[in-house]
Amino acid sequence: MHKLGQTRSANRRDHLLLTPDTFVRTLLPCVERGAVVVHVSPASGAGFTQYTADLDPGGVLNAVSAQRFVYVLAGDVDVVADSEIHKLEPGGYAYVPAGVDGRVKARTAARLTVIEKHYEPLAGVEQPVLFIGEEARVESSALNGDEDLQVRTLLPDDLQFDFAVNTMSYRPGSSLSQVEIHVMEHGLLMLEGGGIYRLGDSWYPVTAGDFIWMAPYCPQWFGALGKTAAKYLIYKNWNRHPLG
Ligand code: UGY
Ligand code: MN
Repeated sequence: MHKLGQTRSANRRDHLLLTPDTFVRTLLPCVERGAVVVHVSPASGAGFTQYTADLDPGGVLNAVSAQRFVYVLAGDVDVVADSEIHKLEPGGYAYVPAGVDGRVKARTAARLTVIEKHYEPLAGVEQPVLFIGEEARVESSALNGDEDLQVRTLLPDDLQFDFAVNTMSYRPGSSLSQVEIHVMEHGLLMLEGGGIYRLGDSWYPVTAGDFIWMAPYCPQWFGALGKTAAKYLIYKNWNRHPLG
């Protein structure tokens, strides 16, 4: 039954909440044998793109001119770059620098979250090189000493990188200790569980599968609800002066 035009999705000046009922699949020239849902892009006011790519077995995500971060949500893929093959399973991820011909080939049907950003060079600092990781092997740390809120920093903490991607895991009932308002923007994919997200002056129920974009200075706060942990993957621009 249709929902008479109702949805939890919202499009506001400083944030987007996009729930799966409003996702529309499209094709991109860099995708062979697959389809994507583009969640954010410069067209929505973001300084990056983030999309979900569904690849058929044998499907390929070809390189683009921008640097790219790929995190495997489901299925098995090969990252082929610098004439080496890196096998990734769910929770595996790859950072492919701008200008590197890094392709992602699906060995099975696969779902990826893909983040792309034009690299902002920094004088005297070299561009990062290809980086492959596995979330489960990254040590977590308590955010501001709160053991119930664990952060995993997926990319090296290094000035070379102009963005960061972290996972944040909340025990049921835990929350951010403050309303954050900051210059960085965020792309956020809910991976597990759910709760209440404050975005701007609105409070939204959110659950696994939802996508959120927060513009710079968007007031933000999250509290985990329910009996299972809540977890999200979060992007932010990082390590660069606001004047460029
Ligand atoms: O890294 C962050 O700014 C993070 N704490 N923000 C958030 O979870 N909304
Ligand atoms: Mn934040």
